[in-house]
Amino acid sequence: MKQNKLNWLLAALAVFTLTACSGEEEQTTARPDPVHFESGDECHVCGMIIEGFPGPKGQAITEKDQKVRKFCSSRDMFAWLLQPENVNRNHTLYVHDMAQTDWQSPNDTALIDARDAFYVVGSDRKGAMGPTLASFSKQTDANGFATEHGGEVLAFKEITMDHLNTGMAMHSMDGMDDMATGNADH
Ligand code: CU1
Ligand code: ZN
Repeated sequence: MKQNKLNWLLAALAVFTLTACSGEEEQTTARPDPVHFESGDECHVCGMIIEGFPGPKGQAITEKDQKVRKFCSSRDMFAWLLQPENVNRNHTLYVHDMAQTDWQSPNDTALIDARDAFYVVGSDRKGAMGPTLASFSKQTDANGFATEHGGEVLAFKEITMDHLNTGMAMHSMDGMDDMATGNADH
């Protein structure tokens, strides 16, 4: 009798949890899944081949036509996203969670919703374009990374063009800065 009651409670809890989850998903209305980075994919901003570079990459999927844009770095994803004509659109965005994958060659199983991620700006770790934004799904992971590698932890919404440019000015050693800010087509 006591066991039955417990089972019922567990079942009820499971139903409740499921309901809570699907409720949450309804708000974000069926976001498209991330796609894999394939060899030969080019960065939408700087045009370079994405494969083989270290650090978190980004991708943006347009709501209307499901067009996928890929970025060599989280930095270039923000450089595109923060353009006035893109900033208010409801793109689905993915970046790598660097707590789940290797910095030198991020694995696509670690792609996470970029809008929910935390970013370390101004760390000593370099991405494909040099200074980049180290992305994490958990704030505690971002804090740990910042303790080890320096930089400031920011939420998605707190990131501005200034953060991208400050990072580049602070360590502009690789001569690719101009490429990064040069406009690709939208
Ligand atoms: Cu690049
Ligand atoms: Zn790029």
